[in-house]
Order: sequence, then structure tokens, then C-alpha cells
Amino acid sequence: MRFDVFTLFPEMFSAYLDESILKRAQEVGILQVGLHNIRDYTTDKHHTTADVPYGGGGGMVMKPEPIFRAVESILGAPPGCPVILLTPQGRRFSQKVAEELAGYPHLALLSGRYEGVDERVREHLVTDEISLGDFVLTGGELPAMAVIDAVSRLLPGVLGDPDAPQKDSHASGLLEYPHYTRPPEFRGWEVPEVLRSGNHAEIEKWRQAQALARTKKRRPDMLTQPEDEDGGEVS
Ligand code: 4FV
Repeated sequence: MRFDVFTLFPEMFSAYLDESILKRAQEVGILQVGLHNIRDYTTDKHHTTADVPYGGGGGMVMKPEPIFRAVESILGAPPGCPVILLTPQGRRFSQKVAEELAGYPHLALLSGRYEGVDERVREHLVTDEISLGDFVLTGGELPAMAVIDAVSRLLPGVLGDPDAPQKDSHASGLLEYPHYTRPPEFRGWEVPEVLRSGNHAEIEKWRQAQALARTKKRRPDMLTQPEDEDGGEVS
């Protein structure tokens, strides 16, 4: 799978992508990430990427020209893959959305800064908008990294244990059960006996019960039928 990322701060990504699981995924060719600096696609001597908002109101808005030039020179016009803008106004990112995006061979991610991008970018270049959550960040870089991370680990061969993604919180519709490892006793706190019993049927039963109890307590919303957009039951 390939991601092309359009940002004013490509170096923020290289640090994250150059470690651990995502680094290996690139080394073995499962994952490719192209990092593109929107400022490299400006044409004025000041390399201007943002300007004051029409109608006033403080802050700056990212100009359309450098963004269109960057995306179209890398991906063609129209772009040959979905162009996803990371924005608080987008559809909420989730494990389900990560699974959906993992089905694409190629995705472009656009990370905004300042107050956001000129609306004409949204209207005429962007094909999808995703929000990491109802909070405001200084930039769309972290959300783009989160999307690359959550999607890449679903790609076959990225995680050591191919079944891991199915066992994830949210993938199973329940939060994960408690995890323990050695030592069997720490500061007087014992690892539950059942987990040391070797009785896998009992262990599975315990884990399911724990996952359900934890979900009921912390995220009862996950146990109710999700509402679809207009409040009807999702069939
Ligand atoms: C954001 C989010 C987010 C808004 C203005 C960047 C900031 C600034 N992106 N999910 N939450 N973006 O807060 O995706 O340009």
C-alpha cells in the first residue's frame, strides 16, 4: 500500500516512520510513504503557502494554488487516488474506517495548518475528510500519522501475529481483556490463577468475560446498536 502525504512539515513524519513496525513494513516493501512539502510547490519568491482570510477574522488560511500544484504534479489531474483531508469537520476516524482504508492500494493525505485550507481545495480536490476526534490540533500531521499507523498495521505481513488485528479493542466490538506477563507476582499483586492454569478453554472464557465487563463499565456505547447517520438502526 502507498500513501502520499502533503504537508508543510514532512520531517515530522520521517521521525515517526523511521522506527519499529512501520520502518520494517517499508523495508520489506509492504508500505510506501511519499512525503511532499507543499511549500516546494509555491512560485513566489517568499514561498507563500497561506494568506489572510477573506472577510477578516484573524489567523491565516492555506492558499489553494500550492496545494493543487503539489497534489496534481504528484498524483495527476484529477488525482488517481482518494485525496483525504484531515480536519475536525471530517467523518470520525475509527477501527472500522481504518479497515475500510486498508482496502485501497493508494491514498493521499492532506495535512492542513493555520485555520485550515481554502474551501476550493475541499470542493474541487479533496474526495474525503477524516477527523481524529473532537479536539483542535495545531496541524493535520498527527492525524495523518495516526491514519497511516492504524491502516498499515492491518496490512498482511506488517504485524508479527497475523491474527492480532482481529483481537484488537474495537476490532472485536469489545475493549481488550487485561494482559499479564512475568513475573507471576509483583509487589504482592498476583497474575490471575486461570491465566497460569494452561486450561485454554477456561482462559478464553475468562478473557471474554473480562472484555465484556470492561466494555460494559468503560464504553457501554459500544454495546448498543450504532446509529447510522440519520439516527436509524444500522442494518
Ligand atoms: C484535526 C483533527 C485538527 C485544525 C486546524 C489543524 C487542526 C489546524 N485534524 N482531526 N482533530 N486539525 O484538529 O484531523 O489547521
